[in-house]
Amino acid sequence: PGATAAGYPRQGRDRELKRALEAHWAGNLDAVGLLDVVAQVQDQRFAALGGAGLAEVPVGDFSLYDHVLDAAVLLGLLPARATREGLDASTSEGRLERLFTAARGGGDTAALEMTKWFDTNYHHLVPELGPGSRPVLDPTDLLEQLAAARSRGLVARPVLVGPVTFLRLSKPADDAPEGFATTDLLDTVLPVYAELLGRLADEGVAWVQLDETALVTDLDDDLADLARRAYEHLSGVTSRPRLLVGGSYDRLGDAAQVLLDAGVDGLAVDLAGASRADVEAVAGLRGLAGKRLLAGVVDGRGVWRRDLGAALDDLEVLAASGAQVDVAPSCSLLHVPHDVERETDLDPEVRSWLAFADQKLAEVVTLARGLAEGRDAVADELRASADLAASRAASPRTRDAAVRERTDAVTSGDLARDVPAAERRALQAEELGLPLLPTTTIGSFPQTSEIRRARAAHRAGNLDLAAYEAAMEEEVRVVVAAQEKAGVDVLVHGEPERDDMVRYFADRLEGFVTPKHGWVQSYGSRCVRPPVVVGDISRPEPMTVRWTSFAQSLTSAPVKGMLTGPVTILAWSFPRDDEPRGVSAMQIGLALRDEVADLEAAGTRVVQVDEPGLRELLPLRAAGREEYLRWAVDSFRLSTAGAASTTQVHTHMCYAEFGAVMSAIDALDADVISLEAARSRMEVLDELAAEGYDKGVGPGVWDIHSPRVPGEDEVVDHLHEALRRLPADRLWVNPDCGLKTRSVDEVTQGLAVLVGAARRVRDEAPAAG
Ligand code: THG
Ligand code: ZN
Repeated sequence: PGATAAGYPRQGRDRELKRALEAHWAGNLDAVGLLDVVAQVQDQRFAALGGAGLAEVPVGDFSLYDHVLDAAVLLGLLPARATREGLDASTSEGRLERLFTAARGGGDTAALEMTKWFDTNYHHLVPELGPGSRPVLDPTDLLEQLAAARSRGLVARPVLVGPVTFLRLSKPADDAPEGFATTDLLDTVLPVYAELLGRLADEGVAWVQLDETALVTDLDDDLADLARRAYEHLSGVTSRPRLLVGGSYDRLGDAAQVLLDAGVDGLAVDLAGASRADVEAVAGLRGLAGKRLLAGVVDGRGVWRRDLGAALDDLEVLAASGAQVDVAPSCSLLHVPHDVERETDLDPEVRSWLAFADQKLAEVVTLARGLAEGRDAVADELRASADLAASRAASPRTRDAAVRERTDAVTSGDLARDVPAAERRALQAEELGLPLLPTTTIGSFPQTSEIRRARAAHRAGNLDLAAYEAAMEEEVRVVVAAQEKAGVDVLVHGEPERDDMVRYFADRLEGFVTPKHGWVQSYGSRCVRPPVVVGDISRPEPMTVRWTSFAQSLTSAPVKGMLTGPVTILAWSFPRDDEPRGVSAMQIGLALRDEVADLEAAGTRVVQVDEPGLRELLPLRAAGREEYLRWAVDSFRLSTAGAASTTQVHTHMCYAEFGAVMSAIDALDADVISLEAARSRMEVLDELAAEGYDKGVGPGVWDIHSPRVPGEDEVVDHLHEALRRLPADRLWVNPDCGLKTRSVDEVTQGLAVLVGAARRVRDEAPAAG
């Protein structure tokens, strides 16, 4: 048995790639300079992978932007618009320009759409296909990575997006005929995959891994049929490396047997958090004996050290099946930071419980050795691992009796407002005295360079807390004045004091730590530093009240208190692995409930609790969804239901396709929801109406993801469209997301347009309402 991995972080230990990409896009680094940094980052990665002692390292997992985009390049399936006039894709400059045009757009060329990669926080680009799509193999980049690995004496295994997953993640091009499905192209792309296998065999590659994560869902007949056809075809290729097929982020389930029956040479399975029954189900697959099994027994997307003894128990069960077992993280390590040893600001005890990418590589190497040579060969490592697990389980950091007592005492009464939504609407109308079609914004205002400079100076110790807070108060003054001048009805303070909102709350809650160097790629060059839930969560003191009440002191208009909801805080953090997420969600719910009470006591009459993460955590398989939606809704209600009937509770989501979470959105029982609709028209209002939704709605009428400010007529049209679906006393007027990334000028203009349009439609309201 050996150790390997399916992928490693891509941005470099100090985000060197991110910086080089952004410099290149800004015109400050030419293609040669960029490729120089790429070579350095590759060096760094191979040094880490090889140095850890892996028997085989991945190639093809590294990417300048996104690995699904890379698969489209490999298959020659970029949309024609990415290839601008005069662009020469036979030079490295031309290839880079083509790649970045597809990824980011440019001139009149629209970028490919981006969407979430399964249930992770990574986002991939969506290839566009039509019946006329003609794939042509272009293995240039893959062969370069392969050569780079081999020049370092490493055995390399290409890890690529498999054909079924590639087609399932693609979408029909705009000009594709009605009824076209991207999976119609399976027979068209299979020969190209076959050709690729031939090329890799010529290169002397022994194993190729095709990732078919699309199979990690409830397997219907169509999907099973696609998998069978694909892998019968590819196993039948005469000149090819051996074929390892895998799926990550959950159990492969029935798909595993389909793949084995189709004749693949090995399986890569995600066994993170697997029960003994899950492990036995894999060991019991028909025809597994003699095949290679990449056992993903180390969680590749969590940050906790593995209990190595327990992992060895699982590995021994798997080995008893007669499979050739290798050990790996459960998925690419792209979802975790590089190295926890850098986190010298963390409490050493907490640090000792954590494993980032480099620590996970060490774990799989130890496990492979333990499996090959017996437990005695790794006795020291097993003892250290058991000691850590025991110290963590017994630590007061993980359990807080007072928090447990409070969550245990929560009753269904705590989850319900005092009176129903329709009655609250009347009470709040009286309390707030708002006009019809009230205007508001989602919360954040532009993060100007002055704000960023002040924060950086404060962090570096060059600006004391009082001076920093004074600078932020000055920003709040400017933001309040701008909203008053524009005539906005419900104001916000603009959130200058928050950079990443989830980190802001995690920094102020007991039970979280926030690693300083813990960068993880979100999309392209963009990264986040997710907080880590270490133990039971509580709120030592108010987190936001000082900013909201300062803003309120400047104006007689209502100022919204701005909070991030429990599901989103968890969705954008690394969860603990010793309790279900629902437990942490309810604990955050209680902390936010106290914050809402403190805001009310300070005179706040409108509170917004954002849940853009609600849909993200929805389980990939239907079986887990009901339970998830129960705690998601309960924790939101725990946060908000303590509010007085006269306090108006808002929520916000950054998307319009609610699908499976639609009924949960109604069940949140927020008084007002703002959501994206400017780009997706107003169909979302029909969906809400179909659900029987009877509360306030602010369908975004200004698409803030684009630098273009809409004209007043356009916004009036949107509002008319909304009023055909919604009575006037339930319609709000707002942008579709926060204004953080817009310029001050765009915001000034946009607010004037919103208020102008709302006033015009208000004057016609008797007819409309
Ligand atoms: N916070 C956290 N996780 C998230 C989001 C968030 N996950 C989902 C979603 N939002 C991802 N969207 C983005 C948007 C912008 C950026 C990253 C993810 C971004 N990052 C800066 C960069 O890479 O330069 C760094 C930001 C920072 O300093 O923290 O622009 O909002 N936790
Ligand atoms: Zn949003």
